[in-house]
Amino acid sequence: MRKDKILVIGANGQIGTVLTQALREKYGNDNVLATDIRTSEQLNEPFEILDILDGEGLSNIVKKHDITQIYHLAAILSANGEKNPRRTWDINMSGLFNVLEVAKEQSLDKVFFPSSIAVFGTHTPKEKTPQFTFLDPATIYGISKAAGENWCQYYFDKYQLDVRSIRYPGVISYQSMPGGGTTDYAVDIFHKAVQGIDFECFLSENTRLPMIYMPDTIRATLELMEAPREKIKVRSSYNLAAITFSPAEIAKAIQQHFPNFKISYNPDFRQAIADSWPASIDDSEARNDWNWKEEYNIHQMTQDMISQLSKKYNLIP
Ligand code: NAD
Ligand code: AKB
Repeated sequence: MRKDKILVIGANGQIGTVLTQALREKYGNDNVLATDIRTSEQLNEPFEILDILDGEGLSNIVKKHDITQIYHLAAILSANGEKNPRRTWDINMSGLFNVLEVAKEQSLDKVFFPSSIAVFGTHTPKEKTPQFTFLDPATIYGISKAAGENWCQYYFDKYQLDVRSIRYPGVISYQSMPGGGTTDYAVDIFHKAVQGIDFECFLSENTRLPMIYMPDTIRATLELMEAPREKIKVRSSYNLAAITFSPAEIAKAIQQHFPNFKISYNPDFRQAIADSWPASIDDSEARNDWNWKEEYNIHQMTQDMISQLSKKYNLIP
């Protein structure tokens, strides 16, 4: 067996920052190469600049570092994606294609591709959205993720490439800030609350969306990637569920710690995106195939977010 050498693409983002650290703890610092289109103060060496649209640059990096696995995180998310659909399509699609091609050409062991609840649309069942259902995404981001899932399935069927994927819900973290999505409010609200600032939400009060806390996100990703190959039955992308809440519900959970915290609502263009997404997810396949189970409920997550951010801002919770 060859030694695991991991390449993280888009390592500088909300998930990449934390996932790279977790991978380094697991596989050894020097065996995890972080790359991104922009430099980072948060990530240590080894780090290289890589634009995922540069297929040749990617191929050279894979060769030079004897890479055996790629975690391909680089993408433009739902809200930012709507500002320049053509560029979003290029980065999200050509980027994935470059990764799949290099993985096939250089016989890599495994690839991770994060998909999203954004693959679902207005005709998908809103509650307990099943694994296999109608996909009619309303954003260019969702369209690119749905197409990406099909490409992953194709490379597995056609070339036996061991590509694995999760449809992440909205990710909530204290370590890093989100990069332009529709679920970003659920991180921002905590930063405002611990600093004693009122919060204006860009979604309406009863918009329930599937969410997940960062430690569960990282654990799910590592558990999926480490599961025996034969256990992975879904080769497009796995549904994954953890928590579901609305802005009003998360504000209420925060008010248990900060009774004076105030939220107001001023929905913008992101409301229509949120309205096209599920409220809750049926992730039976992930639970059955590789034993997925979340650890954090809304109250445990709220408690931890407040305590971690209070330390960050040097405040007593
Ligand atoms: P993010 O926006 O925080 O980070 C993306 C990173 O990709 C950034 O550091 C950015 O600089 C980099 N990038 C952009 N264009 C690039 C290019 N051309 N070449 C190389 N790097 C480039 O995103 P994230 O929240 O960390 O998400 C990571 C992945 O997980 C994405 O594919 C996203 O679609 C998926 N996902 C995230 C969430 C979430 O809530 N965070 C939910 C569902 C799916
Ligand atoms: C977004 O809001 O775009 C992301 C996602 C759920 O994919 N957080």
